Amino acid sequence: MRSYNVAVVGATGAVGNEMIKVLEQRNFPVKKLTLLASERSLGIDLTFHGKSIPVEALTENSFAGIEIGLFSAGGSISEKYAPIAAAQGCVVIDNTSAFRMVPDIPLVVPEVNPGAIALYKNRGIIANPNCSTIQMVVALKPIHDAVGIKRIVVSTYQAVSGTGKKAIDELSLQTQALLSFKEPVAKVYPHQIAFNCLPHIDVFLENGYTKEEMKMVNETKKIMDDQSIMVTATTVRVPVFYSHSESVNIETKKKITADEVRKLLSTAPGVMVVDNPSNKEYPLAINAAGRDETFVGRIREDESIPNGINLWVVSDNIRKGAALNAVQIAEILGSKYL
Ligand code: 25A
Ligand code: L14
Repeated sequence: MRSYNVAVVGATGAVGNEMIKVLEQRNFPVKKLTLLASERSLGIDLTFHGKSIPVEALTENSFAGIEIGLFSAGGSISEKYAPIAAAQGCVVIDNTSAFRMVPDIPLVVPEVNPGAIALYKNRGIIANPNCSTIQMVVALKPIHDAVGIKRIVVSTYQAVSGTGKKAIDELSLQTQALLSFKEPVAKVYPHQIAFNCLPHIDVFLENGYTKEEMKMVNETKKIMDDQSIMVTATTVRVPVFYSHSESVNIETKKKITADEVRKLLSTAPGVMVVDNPSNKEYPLAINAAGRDETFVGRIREDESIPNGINLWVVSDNIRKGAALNAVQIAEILGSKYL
């Protein structure tokens, strides 16, 4: 692969920071790395392969000569700047929800639909899915290919890091406050998150679901390229720093046993089966943090229906859920298309 001029937009955020780390760890062929954020971040230097790089303020002129742009600065920033970057020949890999459901913009999880990357040519933009959706489809794609999935019922247990650095701080500060008999302060979330569970991620929609829940419904169908899969989701914020956990119940078209699922997933790309309950082994958020795999365990048959399977799916929301998935897309883009 030749090397590329790469920009990270939102470089000082939780996801942007991880993007820089993943580019370095995977030795992505970077010719020049440009770090962009808001003016609040001016004066900050970040390190890439031992070299210090100053953060620059994002403007319309930031993209001259840049070939790949990894965006994670929020939906409104992407809406404004991704088309500007694309018009200058920069292929944008966008982490926000801004373009995911635009029909001619590909929504990509490399283990599931790498071929869709070719559609970057339509608009110069590739969308990175929602973190909860990514880990779920990585685990379910092999099962869908083998026996067909009719319906998915998922409940999530989502880490605060998905909301960014200020939410990570809020969970630590509230925990410290409560353990020293002080009043916890809630600024990022509408209620106390320490020692609590909030059935509320992103905004509520008219149908009573949250936007996060509907992302799981709509993005799953688009990534799996199958509008017939029925999906219903309940997304919950829990006091965990890194890694989302998910209870996933599926109804399949053809019967598949728990053993067959275990066998199928043991060779699936990006998946690590951890399923040995007699030894107290099952996927845990604290073990998935900092790792690249999607961990699957508690695989068992749903005895309430003829063709049902239950799974527990855990992955680092900032890595596979965001930064790693984006860099994997960039790797395929570079080696196959640019
Ligand atoms: O709209 P969405 O799609 O729902 O996305 C909302 C947020 O979700 C995160 C990301 O937050 C995003 O802002 N996110 C996006 N995709 C994600 C994914 N797939 C995802 N999370 C999980 N999975 P974040 O905290 O990770 O990153 C924020 C970054 O965006 C930069 N930014 C913000 N406004 C910008 C901008 N860059 C350019 N132009 C703008 N107008 C932001 O940089 C950060 O890098 P920054 O300079 O604004 O902030 C640097 C430091 O300042 C702190 N900070 C942020 N906001 C404020 C602040 N401090 C004081 N006041 C503030 N209002 C930050 O914590 C950071 O340390
Ligand atoms: O990528 O956890 O759509 O608050 C935006 C909000 C990811 C998670 C997205 C959160 C998300 C997020």
